Amino acid sequence: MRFDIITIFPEMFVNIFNGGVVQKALQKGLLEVHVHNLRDYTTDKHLQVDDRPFGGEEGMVFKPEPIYAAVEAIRTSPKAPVYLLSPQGRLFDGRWAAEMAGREQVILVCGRYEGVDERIAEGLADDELSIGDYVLTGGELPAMVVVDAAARFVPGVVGKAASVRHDSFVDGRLDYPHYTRPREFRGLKVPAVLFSGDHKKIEAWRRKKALDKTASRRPDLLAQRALSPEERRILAQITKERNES
Ligand code: 4H6
Repeated sequence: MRFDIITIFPEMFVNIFNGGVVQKALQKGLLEVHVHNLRDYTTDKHLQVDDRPFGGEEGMVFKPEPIYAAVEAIRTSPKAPVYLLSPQGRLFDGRWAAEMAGREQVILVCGRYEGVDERIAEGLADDELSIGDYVLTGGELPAMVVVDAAARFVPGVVGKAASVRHDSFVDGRLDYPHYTRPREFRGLKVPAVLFSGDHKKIEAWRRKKALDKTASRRPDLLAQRALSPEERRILAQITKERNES
């Protein structure tokens, strides 16, 4: 799959994927990331990408013409979706990342200044995407987040174990806790069940811990889906244990 990113600051993307599994994926050709300078798609002598907003407010907004020209020049796959990264977007999540990983090409448009002419959202972008409820100075960091999250779903990019485990975020659960040596560190002990050798018991412990953490930190994730009979039983057990102690 390939990402094409449109930005006025292409230099921000120079070293971001150095090291780690995304670099490996780029080297293996599993993934391509092409960064394009929006100014290359202007036609005036000042290479102007922005202009003053109608209606008399402060600041500047991105003009539509260079962005339309860039997308039309860059698109290699006729059905490639275009996403505008913006605080007004639909909230990005693991499911959306996985969906992107199945595409041939995804085009990301990074806005800056006070924003982007609304006709990008009206006539060019398939959707507006937000990585969270905060305002940033530009869409570049969100674009990097989207590429990284989607890359993990491209077959061969991360190991099977990790991808299967974190896929669980897609079905609305946080990860279980991990431990390594030493068995005791500054008085903090590794739970004994993890060296019991009883894989059934270890699996049950992990499911319980994951569910407990999800219920206390992210009840919204559980509220979005149906609980299995086993999950109901575990949650009831956790409540009982809490009331006893
Ligand atoms: C489009 C429109 C994404 C892009 C406006 C982008 C947060 C996210 C931006 C703006 C972003 C996110 C420019 C408006 C700066 C505020 C770039 N911020 N802004 N949550 N900013 O994914 O001023």
